[in-house]
Amino acid sequence: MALRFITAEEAAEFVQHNDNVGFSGFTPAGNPKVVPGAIAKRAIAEHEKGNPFQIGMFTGASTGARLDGALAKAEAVKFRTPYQSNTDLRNLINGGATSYFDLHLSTLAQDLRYGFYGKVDVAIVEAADVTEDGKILPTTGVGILPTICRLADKIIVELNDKHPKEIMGMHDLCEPLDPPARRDLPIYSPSDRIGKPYVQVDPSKIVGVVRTSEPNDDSDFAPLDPVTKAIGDNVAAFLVSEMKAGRMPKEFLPLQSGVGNVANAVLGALGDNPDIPAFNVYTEVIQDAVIDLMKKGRVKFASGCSLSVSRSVIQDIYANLDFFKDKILLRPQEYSNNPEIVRRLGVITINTALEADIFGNINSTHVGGTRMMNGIGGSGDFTRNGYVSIFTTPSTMKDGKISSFVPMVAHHDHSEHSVKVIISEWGVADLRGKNPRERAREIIDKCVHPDYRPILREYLELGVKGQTPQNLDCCFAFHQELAKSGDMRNVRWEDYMK
Ligand code: 0RQ
Repeated sequence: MALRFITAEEAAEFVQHNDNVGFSGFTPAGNPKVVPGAIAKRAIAEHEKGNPFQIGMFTGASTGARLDGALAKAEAVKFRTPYQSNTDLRNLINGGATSYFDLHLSTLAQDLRYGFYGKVDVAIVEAADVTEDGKILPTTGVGILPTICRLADKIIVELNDKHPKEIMGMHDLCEPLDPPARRDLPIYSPSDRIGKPYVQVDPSKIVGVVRTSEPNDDSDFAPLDPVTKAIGDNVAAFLVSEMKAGRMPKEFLPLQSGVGNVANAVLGALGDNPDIPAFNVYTEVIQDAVIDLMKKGRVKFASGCSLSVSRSVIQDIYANLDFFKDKILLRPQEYSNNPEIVRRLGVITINTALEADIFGNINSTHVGGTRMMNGIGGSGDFTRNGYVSIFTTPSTMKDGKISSFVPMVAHHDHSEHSVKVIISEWGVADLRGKNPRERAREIIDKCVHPDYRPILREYLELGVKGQTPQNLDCCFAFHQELAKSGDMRNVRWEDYMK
C-alpha cells in the first residue's frame, strides 16, 4: 500500500474533539514536531467558532514547547499523563483547567493495553523511516511508540529527515505479553536485545505521512556551580567507598541518573574518578555527559529510552555512527524503566528530590505539597528496585529561605522503605539499617545546611515518643513559616505547638 504524503494541516483533520491521542518520544527527543502545532491551530479556530475542541494526551514523558506548549496555549488539552515540564501546561494543571494524573513511566504502556484510560484513537509518531509495509523506525526518543501504534485506530507519521535512516539498529523494540501470559523480560545485561530494530504496524492504519526537517529542542545545561559540583563529587566518593567496602562488585554496576544539571554533574564526577572502572548505563534519559564519557572510554554502553542531547552532540553521533551504533540502545520506557530488569541488573539509581524529610521520605513532585512541578517520572520505577537508591538535592533553595530538608514532606512520592542514601553538597547520609531517630540524626549531621541543623535538632527534642518522633502539631511548620514570613529559618517551634 503506497504511503500517503500529507501536510500537517491535513493530518490535524484526522484528530477530532475528545479523541485520545498518543505521542511518541521521551523528553523533547522523538516527539512529533509539526502536527501538534497544526492541531493547536485547529483547536483555536474551533474555539473561535464557539465549538469545543480538546484532546486527551498520552506521551512518553515531558515533551517540548512545540507539543505540550502549543496545545496548552491553545487550551486544547482535556487531560494529560504522565510526566510534563512545560510552563504553560503546568500553569493550566495547577490552575485546575487541565486534568492531569501522574504515573510511574514504566506502567503507562501496559495501563493503556489494560484499558485503564480509555482507547487510543490516534497515534502521532516521529520516524526516521517508514515503509509501505508498515515498518516504523523511531528517532531519538521511543517512549510508548510501539503500544500506541498497535492500539490506535489511526497512525500519523512525521518523517523527520534530521535523523538518518542509518540509525536503524540503535533501537530494541517490542511489547511484553500481558498477564496472565507474561514471561520474564530476558534482558540480562544492558546491551541485550530482545526485540526488533523497528516497529511493525498495520500499514492500513497509517492515514498519512508528514515530511519534516525540524530538529529536537536544544538541551541547555547550566555550567557546574559549586553546589552541583559538590553533590557530584559526594556521589562519586560514596560509590568508591562502597566498592572499597566490598558492597559493590569490583566491575561496578549499571547506572541510572535522572535528568538535569545535578545528574550531569554526577556523571561528570563519576567519569573523572579513577577509582571507578568504565561502567554501563541503564537509564531512561541519555544526556550529554554520557556521550562525553563514551568518547573517553569511561562509559562502555548506554541503554535508555531517549537520546536527549544537545544539537551539537546529536550531530557528532550521526557523523560517527560507526563508533556509537554498538554502544547505544533505545528501548520503550516499559523496558528502560522496568522494575524486573532494574532489580535484576542491580542498577545504581540516582534521582533528584524537591524535598526530603529527616526520616528519609522524598517529595519529588509537589512544591509546597500542592503545586505540581513535573511528575514522578521514572524515579519510582528505579528507586524502589535499585541495588542502592540515592537521592540528591541541594540543601537549600531560594537563597537559603527554603530548606530542602523538612520534618515531614508535604507530599510523599518515595518512602523511607525505598530510599537508601541521601546526598547534598554537605555530605552523604547513609540510611541503611538505621531506625528513624538514627536516620534523622544522620541526615541532619551530614546533609542539612548548617543554618537549619539546630532548628531540626530542636524538632527531634520536642518530646514525642514512639518509633518515629513526628510532632503532628508542627511537622509542617517549615512550610507554614515560609508562607507567613518567606523564610523557613524564622520557625519557632513554640509558635506552632498547640
Ligand atoms: O524553581 O526554577 O523557579 O527556581 O524547583 O529546581 O534546582 O532547578 O532542579 O531542574 O534538577 O529539578 C525534582 C523538579 C528538580 C526534577 C526536580 C524549585 C527550584 C526551581 C527546580 P525555579 P532545580 P532540577 C528523571 C527521573 C522528579 C522526577 C524524577 C524532577 C525548581 O528532578 O522533576 O526524578 N524530578 N524523574 O527553586 C520549593 C523546594 C524546592 C523548590 C526545588 N523544596 N520548595 N521549590 N524547588 N526545591 C526524569 C524523568 O523521569 C523523565
